[in-house]
Amino acid sequence: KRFYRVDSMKDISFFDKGELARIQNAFVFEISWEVANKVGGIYTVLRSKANVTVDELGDQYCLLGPYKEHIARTEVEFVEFPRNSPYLTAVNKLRQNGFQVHTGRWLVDGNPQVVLFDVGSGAWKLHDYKRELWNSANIGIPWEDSECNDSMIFGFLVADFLQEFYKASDEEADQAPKIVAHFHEWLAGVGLIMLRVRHAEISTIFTTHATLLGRFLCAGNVDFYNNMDKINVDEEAGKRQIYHRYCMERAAAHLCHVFTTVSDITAFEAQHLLKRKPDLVTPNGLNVKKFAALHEFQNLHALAKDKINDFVRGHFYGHYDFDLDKTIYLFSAGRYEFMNKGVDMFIEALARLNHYLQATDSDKTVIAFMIFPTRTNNFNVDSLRGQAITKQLRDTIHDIQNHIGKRLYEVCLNGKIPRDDEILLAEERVKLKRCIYALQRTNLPPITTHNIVDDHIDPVLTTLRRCKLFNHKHDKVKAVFHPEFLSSTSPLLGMDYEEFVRGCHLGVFPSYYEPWGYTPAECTVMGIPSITTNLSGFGCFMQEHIADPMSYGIYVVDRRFRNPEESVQQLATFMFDFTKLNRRQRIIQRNRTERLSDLLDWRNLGMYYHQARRLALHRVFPEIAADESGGVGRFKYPRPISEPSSPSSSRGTTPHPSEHGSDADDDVDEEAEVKAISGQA
Ligand code: G6P
Ligand code: 1S3
Repeated sequence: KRFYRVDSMKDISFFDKGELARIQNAFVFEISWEVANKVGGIYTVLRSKANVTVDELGDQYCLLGPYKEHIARTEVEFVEFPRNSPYLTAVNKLRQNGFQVHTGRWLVDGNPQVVLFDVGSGAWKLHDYKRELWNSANIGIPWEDSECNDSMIFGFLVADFLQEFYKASDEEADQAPKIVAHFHEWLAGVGLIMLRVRHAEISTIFTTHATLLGRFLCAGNVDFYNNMDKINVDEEAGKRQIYHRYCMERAAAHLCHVFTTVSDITAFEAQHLLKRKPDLVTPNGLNVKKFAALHEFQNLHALAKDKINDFVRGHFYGHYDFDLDKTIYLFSAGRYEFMNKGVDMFIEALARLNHYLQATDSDKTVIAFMIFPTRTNNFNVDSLRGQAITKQLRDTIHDIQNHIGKRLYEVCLNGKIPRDDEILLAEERVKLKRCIYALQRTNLPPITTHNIVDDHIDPVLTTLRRCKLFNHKHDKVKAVFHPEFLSSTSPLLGMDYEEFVRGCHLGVFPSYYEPWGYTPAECTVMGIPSITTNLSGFGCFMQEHIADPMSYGIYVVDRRFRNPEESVQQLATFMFDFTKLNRRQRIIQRNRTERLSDLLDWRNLGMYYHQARRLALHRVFPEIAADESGGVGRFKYPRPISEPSSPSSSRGTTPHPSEHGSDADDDVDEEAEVKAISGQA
């Protein structure tokens, strides 16, 4: 019954699922607005981490979230907790008090237990809750902020549930329960505040995945990182009418036993804006699934790229005068925060890239996809028309091909060689001509696939227009803005996000405000190189653990110590250099990128969460030692063997471009690897 010391995730695997926690009567709850409710990045954190957490804690682990009927129906399998379990006792207590609580298992890897609270069913207590929050913490919530009202009801229901759970598990076991309640982001913060002001004997952790003020200030015209220490937080929050939200966030950050955030850069931000230095940094991982054979992910790239090729043929019909074998697919995607996600810089750099490619008479074409959801009135007619026309041509050719085959067979059976007019009949020629004429167009291929509601002020569209990226024939850089999340059922680009990423060549994420940045991390585990910045948690993490990130296909734009013009130039140069790689070099680079996936695997990074829990327990129960193993330590990814030891320029570390595919810098292993993977080396 003592607390075993666990120094790595491997040590944990010596025990059966949850065995260790059962012996200790320990329970872990994670609380977030995004449990089984896809809003943004926190959903990915919880979902991808579930597997390793359940491996460690089994049914001693449970997630608490809001009940959103339309989403929960597909995300959760509803079941009741077993009789006599403290979970059921606590749930029943809340139900008896008039609240609706749903329980079950989240349908994701690991199948964790979930308790979902119907916030609407607590609306009748809103005024009591407001009074209690004001009396105990002096935080007043304005009545018109419905999001805050909801988060407050959720917080009170969570706090009541955890207190009931504590009572139930205390009665049933022969030792006091050790409960850790881990809250994510300010929307879940009220639960933590209430547990602390009510003096519950529960260890609390608060993780912030961004700060409210940071996000707001960066979206405006503020030199954020150079003025962080000078910001008057109360005044700025007041000016933006988020003072009450800021108070909720700051109170949670100060009241928790352990405060964590997702990266060093956000830790720095939190220290200045929330006025507490995080105790720990808990970087975000992914649920990495390795293929048995290395070349598998390369094959997937080729298959997915074929689908993107099909879309491109349709979208650029009538202007399709470029070689798809020499076309590079770049993309950027995420929450539509134009400046925070660096879309402004991406488009600006694309304009420069267009110029570089034209000036050097490059044979490469670049197609830049931008996937940022915004309000639309469905697909635009021209985009749909393009796909329909190319489909018609494909189907017609397919029919004619069948007929030609049969005719050839018949003629040859008669011992003759068919005449030209027996191969392609006159009426088939006509059919083909009709299809070809349909491919003519008088307008340019559209820069967006949808009718955007605020077309005239939409930041992506207005910037593309300002930079004159109109998809002219002479443009070597073409742009496609897809203002909706991707879906495999779309009639335009029928692929889901993961498949699309696999089919692209390079992800470009030049964010200004990015506490972590899942988008480049997802590229990495799929073996797709990406561009990130030293203002993103992910970019800094990679720079810390890898001797030369660029040689592994992680390009880090300096947005911290350079002015915007210099950063744009650097980004444009990265993209231009990338276009100079030949296929063989791209294959080598993808292999190197994929090797980094261990670094981002929750099986390693989950250790930081484990450490945070131990520290939180230690702060409530000093007899439990904190885990001081230092987390996963520093991964040391050296420069690949094939790299020159001291690059003469910043570009020296990408595989050297070569027209003929021979690359003196690549070592023998990589040479063999490429040959095995692709016959086209
Ligand atoms: C993968 C496939 C190869 C294909 C290559 C295309 O490596 O295994 O068969 O030729 O992708 O790479 P690219 O960078 O030109 O899309
Ligand atoms: C936040 O979501 P976002 O895209 O608004 O949390 C994510 C998960 O920690 C993080 O990856 C991202 O950088 C943050 O910005």
